[in-house]
Amino acid sequence: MKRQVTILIIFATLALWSLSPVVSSQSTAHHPPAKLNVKDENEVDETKAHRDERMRWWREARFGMFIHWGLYAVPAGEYKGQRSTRIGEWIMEWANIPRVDYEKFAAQFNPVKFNAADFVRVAKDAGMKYIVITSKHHDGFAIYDSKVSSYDIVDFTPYRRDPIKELAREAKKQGLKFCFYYSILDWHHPSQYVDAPGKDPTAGNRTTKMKPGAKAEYITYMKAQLRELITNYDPAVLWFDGEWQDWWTEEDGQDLYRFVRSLKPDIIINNRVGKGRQGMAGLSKTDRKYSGDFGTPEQQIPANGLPGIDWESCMTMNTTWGYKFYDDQWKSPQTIIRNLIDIASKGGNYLLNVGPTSEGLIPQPSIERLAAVGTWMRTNGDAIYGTTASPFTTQLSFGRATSKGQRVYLHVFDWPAGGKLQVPSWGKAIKRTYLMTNPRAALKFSQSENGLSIDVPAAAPDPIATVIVLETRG
Ligand code: FHN
Repeated sequence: MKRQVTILIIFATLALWSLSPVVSSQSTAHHPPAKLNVKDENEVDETKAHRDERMRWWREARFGMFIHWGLYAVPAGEYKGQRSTRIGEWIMEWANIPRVDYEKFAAQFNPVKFNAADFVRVAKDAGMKYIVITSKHHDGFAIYDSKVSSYDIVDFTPYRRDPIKELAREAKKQGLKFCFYYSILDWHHPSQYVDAPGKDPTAGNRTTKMKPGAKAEYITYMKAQLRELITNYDPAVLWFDGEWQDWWTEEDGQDLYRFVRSLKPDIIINNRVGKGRQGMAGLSKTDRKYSGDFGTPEQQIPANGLPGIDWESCMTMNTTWGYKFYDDQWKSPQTIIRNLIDIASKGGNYLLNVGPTSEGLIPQPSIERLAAVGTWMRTNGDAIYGTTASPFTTQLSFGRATSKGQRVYLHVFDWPAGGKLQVPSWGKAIKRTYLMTNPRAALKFSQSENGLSIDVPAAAPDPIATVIVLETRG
């Protein structure tokens, strides 16, 4: 009798295991969960309507904060007196720091001045709608409370607190989407080593080698971390990076994409999960369909709009992602605001970076620039949020354009000297035009098949970018 009961229990468990997608990724390989049928390379059953619904908030958001924060904020760009023009979060690579020595930075990582509410407020006041923070960068250190690895902020530093729990909670409280960056490249994981002239095998390096037979174990490790990140913090986006390793394949990317979506079906995943990205241009190659929901240009803005393609340009505010105390090559507020407008006018999102210090503070120059963006967005945000790319077929000489419903927003960078703004035709007639800052005061205009001529004030209301609204007819 006892034996029959045991056999029955085993069968029941097996049946349950094959049905539930969250048990382990392997199950999805053999028994795709009911919701996710094989449909295309991403092997996720999704209609266009479902995808549009999943991407809606992200497409409307247009502007987010990237946060590169980790142990590299301790040396802050200097190691044994050596400095570099290279990016700060790569110090383990350019200073050739072996793992055991790099780990020593953890003892000095104690961000007692960190305040989650301040971080989120700085982003929110700048007009940002989502936050993407580095849960684990190439150095392999987890800045969240990981149960999968002891190389994390709770077990390996004197801080012993989980700032990510606080940040996720605060983001929710202040109405911003909370998202994670996660590096596939891991300079700390024993499965990988460096084989390059003059480099310590355990230091950082652009490429690592995978020890024979260690890849499956590393993928299991990554999936365990991704499961705890998704289960414990409920991120809206997974922003992968470090995928350029030759031991990482597009098939691995598809499997990881499917695994992450099986844990949270409406999550959004960038194209650095697989091998689609074309270097820093960031958009996916077109020789086949690659895994990922959006392209990721880095430190650059595509020359033209990319109809039908979701993309997001990520950029530093100075020349480094991770904090470097001597990097003062800050972009001006004008450059940052005009980048945001340029990107939105081409149908993209702008992910603008901050690199907090090891004390847990966002550098003051970053705060000042974000405040300036916020001032502009409080007046002109409607000309950015929920807009689509410029309807004009050519680049406007005086600035950029975005559109939403019956409105076209002209973002004027170069104010016309003669008090008349000449706008080329785009096939639509307008019924009214006015300054974003003064909707009641209609501007005089004349229009013909050659375009529009608008009478504007002698001086630009906003020298960085003045928004003029065009209300189109039908
Ligand atoms: O190597 C990283 C770099 O440190 C930084 O995280 C950027 C941000 O997009 N991505 C990689 C370089 O492409």
